[in-house]
Amino acid sequence: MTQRKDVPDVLARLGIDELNPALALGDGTWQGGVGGFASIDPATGQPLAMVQRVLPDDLDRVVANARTVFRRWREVPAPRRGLFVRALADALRAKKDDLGTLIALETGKIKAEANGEVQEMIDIADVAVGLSRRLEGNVLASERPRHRMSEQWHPLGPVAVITAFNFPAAVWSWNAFIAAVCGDTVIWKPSPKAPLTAIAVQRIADTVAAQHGATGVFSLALSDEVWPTERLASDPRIALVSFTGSSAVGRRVAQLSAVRFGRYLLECSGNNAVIVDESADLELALPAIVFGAIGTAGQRCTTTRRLFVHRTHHDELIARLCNAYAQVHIGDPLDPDTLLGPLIDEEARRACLGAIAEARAAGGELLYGGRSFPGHGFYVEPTLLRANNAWPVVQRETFAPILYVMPFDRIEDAIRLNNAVPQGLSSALFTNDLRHAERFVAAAGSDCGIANVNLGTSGAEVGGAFGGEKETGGGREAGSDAWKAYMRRQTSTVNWGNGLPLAQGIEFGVPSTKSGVQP
Ligand code: UN1
Repeated sequence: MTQRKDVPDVLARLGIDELNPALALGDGTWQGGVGGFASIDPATGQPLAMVQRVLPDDLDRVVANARTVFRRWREVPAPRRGLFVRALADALRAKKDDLGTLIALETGKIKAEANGEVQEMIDIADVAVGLSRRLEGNVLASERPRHRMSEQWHPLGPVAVITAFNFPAAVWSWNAFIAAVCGDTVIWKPSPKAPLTAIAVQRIADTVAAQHGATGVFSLALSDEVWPTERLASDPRIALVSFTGSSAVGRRVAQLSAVRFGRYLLECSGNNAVIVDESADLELALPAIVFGAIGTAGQRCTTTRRLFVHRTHHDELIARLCNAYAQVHIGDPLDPDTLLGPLIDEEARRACLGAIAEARAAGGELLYGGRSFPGHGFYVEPTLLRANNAWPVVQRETFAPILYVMPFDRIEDAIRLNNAVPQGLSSALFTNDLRHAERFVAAAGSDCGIANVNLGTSGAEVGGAFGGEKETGGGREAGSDAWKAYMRRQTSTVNWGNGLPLAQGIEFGVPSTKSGVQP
């Protein structure tokens, strides 16, 4: 099914060896660790390369180094910090094809989406460069005469960025590029399922950093063990932990950080729904649902997992979805005809089949798919199931191309069901009814961080703030004012008068001490 003859060339061009070191300090120093774990090509089940595991003392050294570099980096003017990110974006433009290929190889996402991921890095770099010239604060009206009250934003400190396999490069860049222009340093702990992408990105960053006075701003620690995440979350030297992954691990990161009054930014599980109402344009809804449900093999946080269809469209939409699914080419992520690549690993394949079995046991009717493919690679069929929103399997996020379909009669019921899950990342309504559209995005409408009208749940642009509510974790990354999470706010009042008026009109008769008090 797969042709992998060009793989060694791509790996070599991106600086990947057969056995790769466990950490990078960001100054060009790479260091070995202990043992090794394999990065597996999900399309073949074969290892691409091995990576060593970071040792506790070495992780400690990475953190100490990030702290030292931070003291220098925070004093570099923000627009200059932006120049580093701008140069990094240029390097990524030059390496886009190779990096896209590596992402496709390592995660199994199709090449078009993998290239899109590199583009997303370039896009957030552009956002960060612009931001570097306008990290703005407010000037506020003071109630006291001859006082000026303002707030400014200062660099925060070392940021630990813990990323998932499904966006092995872009999610790091959302955090790292914004953090870097904000004056922070970044320690990256990538998913053990996509370490090679991280190594390739770090190597690119190392070269650019050396040319832009940014050595050590970005560092990397690799492991397939749990302790580095826990260690980073617990370390008082880490100013912010930005975590992307399951709600279960996110909860742990939040607890460990909160105990030490550390900050955390969570982007956890989603359980995103599309609602198609009676007025919807099915020509828009159909491709959006297919991309949302099977893009990245259903392994995006923003994947469309639930579909609420108005009864008038129900049968037609299901028939057309089945028809579309039947034409989806499943196979090698590097084949331009492929729309659905493999799941990340055997565990994911089992979880997919387990969820399908659970839904069927609960009474779910299988409308399409449901099988996996024997042989190498972790391929599954795109799957459509008639389900009930209250079923436990529908309430949780299964990272797989499974779409649960449910009919509805009234828009208010559909919005209520959209919200009736523990997660709150993304949501979408297809409608031509202005009232429905406004109801969906109003305060009592969708409770998600993202609420779209006439476009799907996934594929957000970087210009907006990205994240969601409830068990999604409440964090916001990427654009808008998400940068504020990477800085500390300082309210500063300057009295330029000759008196000392107190706020709230308080008179406090401090005795005069001009003549001094005799002991
Ligand atoms: C993720 O799945 O963790 O909105 C991120 C999207 C992408 C990012 C997904 N821009 O689907």
